[in-house]
Amino acid sequence: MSAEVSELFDASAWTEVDGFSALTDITYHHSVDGRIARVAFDRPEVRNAFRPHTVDELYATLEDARGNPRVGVVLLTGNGPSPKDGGWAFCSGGDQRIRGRDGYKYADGETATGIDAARSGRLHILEVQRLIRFMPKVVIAVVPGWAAGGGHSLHVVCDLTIASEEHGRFKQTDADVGSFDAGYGSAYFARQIGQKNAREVFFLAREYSARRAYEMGAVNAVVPHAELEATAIEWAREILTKSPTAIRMLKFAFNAVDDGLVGQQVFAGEATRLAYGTDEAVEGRDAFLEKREPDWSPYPWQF
Ligand code: S0N
Repeated sequence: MSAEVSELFDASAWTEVDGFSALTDITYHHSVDGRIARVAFDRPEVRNAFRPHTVDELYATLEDARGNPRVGVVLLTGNGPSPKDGGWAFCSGGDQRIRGRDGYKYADGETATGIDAARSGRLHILEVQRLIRFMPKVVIAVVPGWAAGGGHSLHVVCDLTIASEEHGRFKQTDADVGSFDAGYGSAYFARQIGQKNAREVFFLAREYSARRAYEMGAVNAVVPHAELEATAIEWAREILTKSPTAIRMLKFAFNAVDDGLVGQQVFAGEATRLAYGTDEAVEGRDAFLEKREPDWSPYPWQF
């Protein structure tokens, strides 16, 4: 175990990723064989709340994982425990200390100084949500403690969630702090656990144990805290035994029903990519390039 990253981090399982040594708010590792990425919030003293810079790093690391053809599964988690009080968190959402009237300020520290006006007010955590949603890889939320506010929304948008039995806690505080995730965080959440449950979680903003979240259908597995990351790696390894194309098409099929024309576009893009690999599509391209009529005769109107 390497307490330098997190008490649950097994240093023998992970290597640092080239080009990411300057990260301050996120840690980013690949499994030794390069097939699993571990992206972790690294602000345990504020329950892993994100400031705009955190979101920039989160986006950059997730995008790197998305674009790496060896990586098939991404674990999104939070480092801990807090050096202040030993508390654990996945993520507690937007850093409330730097929230301005027009959104989250770009600050050079933890105060609203040094604001870059061109970038102020951007809720670009929603871009991270879309990156997780549309990445053709499985993203697992590994929840060692609090998932609250915008952190709760991130676990919702991940494909799977595994939570710590002892410390995993879920709370949708948006309405407590005058915030609201009116997209995936709420409407898609209701698709997961039902309208009545989702409305209760948002309207009452109560705290839910990992076990209760599991009963509601918001969590896939609840495991002993010490086994959390090992279990996540085990799940990732099992997924990695499957066909990458099948997993990609399944993820986009699950998404499509809730994503409207964008969902159709993403699924259709993958279908087109598959079609381009057939002799039939190659014949269409070659006929154009060779300035002749295509010969479709080898390709039946299948039934
Ligand atoms: C997480 C909670 C429940 C944990 O309670 P606990 O264990 O009692 O710890 P505390 O003593 O409260 O906290 C320990 C220290 O950490 C600081 N801290 C905790 N959370 C934050 C935070 N979000 N921002 C800044 N600091 C935080 C505490 O202040 C304390 O520090 P010290 O020791 O110095 O006193 C509890 O902490 C809690 O309720 N936290 C706040 C959760 C919250 O309301 N988050 C914001 C919710 N809203 C968003 O995230 C909106 C932003 C956003 O992502 C979004 C924007 C647009 C559209 C959609 C979204 C979306 O939601 O995704």
